Amino acid sequence: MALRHVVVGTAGHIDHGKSTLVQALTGIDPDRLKEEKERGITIDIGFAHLDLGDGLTVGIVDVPGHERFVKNMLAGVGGIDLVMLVIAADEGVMPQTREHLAICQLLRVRGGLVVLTKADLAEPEWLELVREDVRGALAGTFLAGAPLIAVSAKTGEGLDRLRETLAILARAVPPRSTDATFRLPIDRVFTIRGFGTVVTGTVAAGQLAVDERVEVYPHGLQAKVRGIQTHGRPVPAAVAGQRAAVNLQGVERAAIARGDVLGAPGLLRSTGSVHAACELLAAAPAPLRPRQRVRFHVGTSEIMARVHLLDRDALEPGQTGYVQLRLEAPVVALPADRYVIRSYSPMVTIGGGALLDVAPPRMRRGPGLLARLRTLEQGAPAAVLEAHLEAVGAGGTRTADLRTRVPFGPHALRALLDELVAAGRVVVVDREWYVHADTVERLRAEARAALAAFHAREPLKAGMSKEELRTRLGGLDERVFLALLERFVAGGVLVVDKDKVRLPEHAVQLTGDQQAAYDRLDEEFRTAGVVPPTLDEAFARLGLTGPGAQAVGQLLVENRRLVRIREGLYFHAEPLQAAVERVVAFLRERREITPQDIKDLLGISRKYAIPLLEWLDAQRLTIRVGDKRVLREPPPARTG
Ligand SMILES: Nc1nc2c(ncn2[C@@H]2O[C@H](COP(=O)(O)OP(=O)(O)OP(=O)(O)O)[C@@H](O)[C@H]2O)c(=O)[nH]1
Ligand SMILES: [Mg+2]
Repeated sequence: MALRHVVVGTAGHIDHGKSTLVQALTGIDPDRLKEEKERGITIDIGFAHLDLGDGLTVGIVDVPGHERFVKNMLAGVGGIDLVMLVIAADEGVMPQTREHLAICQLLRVRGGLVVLTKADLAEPEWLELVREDVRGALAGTFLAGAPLIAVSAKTGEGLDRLRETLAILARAVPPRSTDATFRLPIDRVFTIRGFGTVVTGTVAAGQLAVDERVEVYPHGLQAKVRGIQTHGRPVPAAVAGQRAAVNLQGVERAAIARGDVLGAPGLLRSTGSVHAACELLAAAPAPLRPRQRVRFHVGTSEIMARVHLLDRDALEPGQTGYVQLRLEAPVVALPADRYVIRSYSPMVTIGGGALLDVAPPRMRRGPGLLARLRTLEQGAPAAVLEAHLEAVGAGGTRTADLRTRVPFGPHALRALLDELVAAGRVVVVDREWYVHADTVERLRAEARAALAAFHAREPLKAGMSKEELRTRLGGLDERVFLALLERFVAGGVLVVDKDKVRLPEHAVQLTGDQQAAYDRLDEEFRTAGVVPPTLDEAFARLGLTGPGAQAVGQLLVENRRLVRIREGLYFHAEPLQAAVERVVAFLRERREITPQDIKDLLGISRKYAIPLLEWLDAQRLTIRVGDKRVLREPPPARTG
């Protein structure tokens, strides 16, 4: 039999008998605070567990009904699978009956049942009226048609039926996905003498085992799991859907609070802004207006936020729209997480919905943003992933980063990335680093346009330097740039020659005059041999002027007819080659050469000799020893 992990929460108006019912069902009093016992009301959430037989134990979260403690109620129902909506038979539907029901509806609690408590206080006819009243209140909600069971904690009437019904509902709760990153929104922190810090909560996703390392988000605190308990018993691991108490080693109790999230280290993201779909309850007292300050509840946290409407100027009660929530403190959440908003004053629940984006890109309000939000809300997983890859643009993104912003687990992410790469929708630029194909296409067009402009401006230059092209493309990350360059070259889009990039169709085209100047300059340097003029001297002697002359000179350098020996000093390649051969022969013979030797050998002055020797060093042909040079490679051993 598959193990089921189910958490049931209570809900309902103050004094309707929620805690009494939990105690009658489980024998555990969920009210643990002294003040709760004294005042006879629940203030904060309490916990119990119920053995339903056949290995099925459900966790129970009991919530307060008082309107001032809805905030605590919200921390409790965030992780529940089923709700027991408790309505006192003698009072019927009351304000927090409706508010709690609305909250469960906004949070998309899967299902549940309605318990009419204090049945011993109601006449059968009255009970019938209450039943009808309740059916009316549930119409159109997720509890319409749910079982409705009258019980009395006092007489025990109806409790067996309630247990049976709970067992049926609990067994029908589908198991949670195992493909998810571990996280547990913390609802309680305390210390136990001799053990230290303990946090509790419902495991929202993934699993956690003893001895594993965890992070307390959003503070970035690292800790080790010393022990785990579920339903009061030590266990080696806890999985999604279970209530768990986790004993942490390495963090102080004071450093953690309700609302923090226990998670796998480094695999969650905290954010100060989210994009979301927002439903304003039909019962909300007023429209939601731009920049309205609200209380934002997600997981077990409550944070103040400002609402920015993305698709209209006011959200009317009963309407659903897209919003940005700018948070006054960071939260840790994932898209598809459900949230609730309450108005600042009066403190009433006004709406909620699903998070769509926990790392929203800077985008203006407009059709582009709306299309993106629609995709995030309704699109297939691959489309959602593409939307994120598109939004990050040319910098691309890594798998680990994507993992913190998609509404599916790491295995699904891996499979989708592979699929998109195979389909050519996404380009791999490095290990686990991706750029969207549309972005690559845009960069390809930009690179080609930049090069076309460059060639038109500099027809005598072979190409643009790689570094300049990288700058032209918005200062692309170096690794992304090189990966894309390689891709473009392989695709015949660009040609790379040494550190120059050009369009494949570009060739240096000389006019008749330019060709003549080129040839004369070439000849001038060739005949000058190892005592070449400067470029300017050569231009002057040949009567060449202006930028055209410079470009022709540059072309001789690019074509390797002229070799730059040092700043402003160029040798023609042919006499240079002959000189190098003579120097090497000299060195083979004599093993070393001094500046004076090279002056005598080539018949040149110090002005040429020193730069030439330094150039030979730079070419790694020779190596300097004192004021002499020797060959870098030892000469072949002489025999005989
Ligand atoms: N006669 C009768 N009284 C009940 C029954 N269940 C609860 N009560 C009484 O109703 C009062 C309120 O019960 P609680 O269980 O504290 O109500 P609650 O819904 O937990 O209240 P909050 O947590 O403060 O919202 C207590 O005095 C209970 O003894 C019942 O089935 N029959
Ligand atoms: Mg109570």
